[in-house]
Amino acid sequence: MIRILGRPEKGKDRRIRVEFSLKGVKAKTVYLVGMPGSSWWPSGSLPMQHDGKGNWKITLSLMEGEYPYVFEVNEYGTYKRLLDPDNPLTTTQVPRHLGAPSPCSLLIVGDEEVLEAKGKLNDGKICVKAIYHDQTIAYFNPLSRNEIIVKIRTLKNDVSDVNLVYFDGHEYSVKMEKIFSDERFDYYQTRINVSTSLLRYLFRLRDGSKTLYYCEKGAKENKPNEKEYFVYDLEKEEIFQVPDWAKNAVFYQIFPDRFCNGDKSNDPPGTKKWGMEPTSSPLLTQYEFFGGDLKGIIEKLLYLKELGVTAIYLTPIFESPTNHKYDTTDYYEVDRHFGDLNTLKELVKEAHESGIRIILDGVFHCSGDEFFALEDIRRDQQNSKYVNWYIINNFPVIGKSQVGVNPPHSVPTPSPPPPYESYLGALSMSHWFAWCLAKFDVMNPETKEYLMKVAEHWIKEAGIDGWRIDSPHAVPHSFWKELRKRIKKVKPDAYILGEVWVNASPWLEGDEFDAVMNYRFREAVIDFFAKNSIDVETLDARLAELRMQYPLQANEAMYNLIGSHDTSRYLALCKGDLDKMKITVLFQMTYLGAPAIYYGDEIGMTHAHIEIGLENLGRARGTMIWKKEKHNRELFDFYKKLIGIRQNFSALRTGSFHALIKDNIRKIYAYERKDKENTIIVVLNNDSFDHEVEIPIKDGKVFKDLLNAAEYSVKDEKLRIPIRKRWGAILLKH
Ligand SMILES: [Ca+2]
Ligand SMILES: [Ca+2]
Repeated sequence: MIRILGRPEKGKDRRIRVEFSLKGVKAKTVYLVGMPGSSWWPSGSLPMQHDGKGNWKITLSLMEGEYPYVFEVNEYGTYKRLLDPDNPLTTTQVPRHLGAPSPCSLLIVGDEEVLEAKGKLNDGKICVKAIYHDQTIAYFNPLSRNEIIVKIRTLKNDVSDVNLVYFDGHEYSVKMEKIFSDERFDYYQTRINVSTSLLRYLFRLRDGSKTLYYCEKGAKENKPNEKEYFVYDLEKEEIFQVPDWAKNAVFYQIFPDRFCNGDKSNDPPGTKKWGMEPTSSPLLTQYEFFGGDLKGIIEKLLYLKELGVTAIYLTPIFESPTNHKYDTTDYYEVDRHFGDLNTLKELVKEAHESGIRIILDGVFHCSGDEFFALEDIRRDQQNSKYVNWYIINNFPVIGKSQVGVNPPHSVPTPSPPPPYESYLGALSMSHWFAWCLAKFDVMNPETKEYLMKVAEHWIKEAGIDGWRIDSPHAVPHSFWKELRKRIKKVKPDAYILGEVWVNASPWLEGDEFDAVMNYRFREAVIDFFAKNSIDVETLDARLAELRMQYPLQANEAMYNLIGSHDTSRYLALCKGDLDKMKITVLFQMTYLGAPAIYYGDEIGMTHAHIEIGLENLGRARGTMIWKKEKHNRELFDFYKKLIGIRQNFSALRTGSFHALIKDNIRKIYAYERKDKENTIIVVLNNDSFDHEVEIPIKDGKVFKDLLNAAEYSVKDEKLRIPIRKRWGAILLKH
């Protein structure tokens, strides 16, 4: 059942409260799936609370909109996805995310008047119910004690202008800029500097002859008195701070078994010959080894330094039976095939000496089935002192070999489900690997403390610079909030990067992650550059939506990837077309957010199968090519050059972003990156024809293309530049 509890009239967060409930269901766990702050698969971030009598409940804060959802019910080992029995509304229009069932229950939040209203400009009417502002980070984001980004939402095409009016000694009024529109609303933003700590402000909205003042008490026809303004105490409230180094970083992702074998003596038995293609067999994919290790990474730090990399993200390195090591056996031991504590310390030390930071992969939502706590439960069953570390569906807790799962030698298909909740969730419980990913009950105090200590330990012990958090959707948000505090206490500039594939704003409110792996950026980039399936305006809108949804601090430190160990390689998606790859890199290296390179992409590594699924991920995890004659040097030099340009100009890293040209016909996209030091205009021609591009210039006489040092003069307030197909220019204002 859903109950709309309404919008609070006071407080920081004024989103609409909605209570979800499910009655008379005897189950071990029930998760709400599909809503913001969760994912379709795997579930766990929105656990429903129960009263012990089969009644389950959770309350969320939501904006107006349509939300498909289901209840994921674990009836002690039998998993069901239930539509809401009390909600007659369903939809088959389900997002294409992995695991989304169809149909789903549908929740519509918001006043009909708002949901159906159509705005009209200059008609002297303003839809008051559509106006929204609160003091959560989405609408009021202090960057420091005296610099703030303020946003407000109105009905789409309804208001001719919006001003922010605020007191700072005396009253100021600044025009707000429309930064994004979705199908219903327009979003306005401004950035102000203030010297006061207690900020009073309101919004003045105009349309035709109509003027409205929007303040703490709602919308007023006449200018309210000061007491009715919004008030914000900049001294008192927390400020979302993200490490500067991450904003200025170029990341490089390494899958250690496949990067470089620096120590043959630690190779696992049966290590395959470097250069052989990884198998795509679902049985063997995770149990074949190529011998890569930490020593190998140390040996190649010079290579990474030459490329211009300033941070490395390593997929898991702790003791585990698989090559990917997401099924941890021991969180306190570096896997013996990768090295030991000393090798890790040496890697971090040498990397730091080369100006390179190291972040590790934190798999805090589940352990492998050889983890000590699960072994203890298998031995002592209900009497084990670790019995609350997992979500046990039924006793006795047996091991996978007892049901014939003996990888890499034998696995029954389908396999019986494990006696505990697994990371793979309801959808894949018949997959034998469900046994190997035992979901922690992270809210059990001892389990939680254990995992928090792991996160602290490697920062203290080996000096790592942060954590990439695996599958945050499997764990309640409160866990991440506490983890952030613990990590930042040990190392204030540690970077916390979440693996979130969907809209990540619930994790980026300033109290969980610094940034996320920007898969939505990757999807937009693939559609535009690799597949040519969207036009320039759509690309720009998708990027603007991301910038609007996330706080600036996170946007600046966003991990902007075009490929990872969980995806197809980008060059494969381009079907080997190097020009497509290069224009993408040109964009990635000049856009807002930290560019991330998946190992080998820079030398043209690819694979034959274009679309990679869960069962053949091995193909995108090929061994790194080290024979220079097999490198695509043109691509490597291009990467190196672009990284160099990015590192030379802070405007390309942390400068503002402003789109200048969105030409759908000629496929030209131009944007300005600007800070106190420099103004840079980037022009991209994504067409298969050469074009002469005309850029309107208000300020500036001469521009130099940083790609080839060509200079262009402004004539009649215009810059005319020939740009060949699938190429671009990075124009620095002199
Ligand atoms: Ca209007
Ligand atoms: Ca080795």
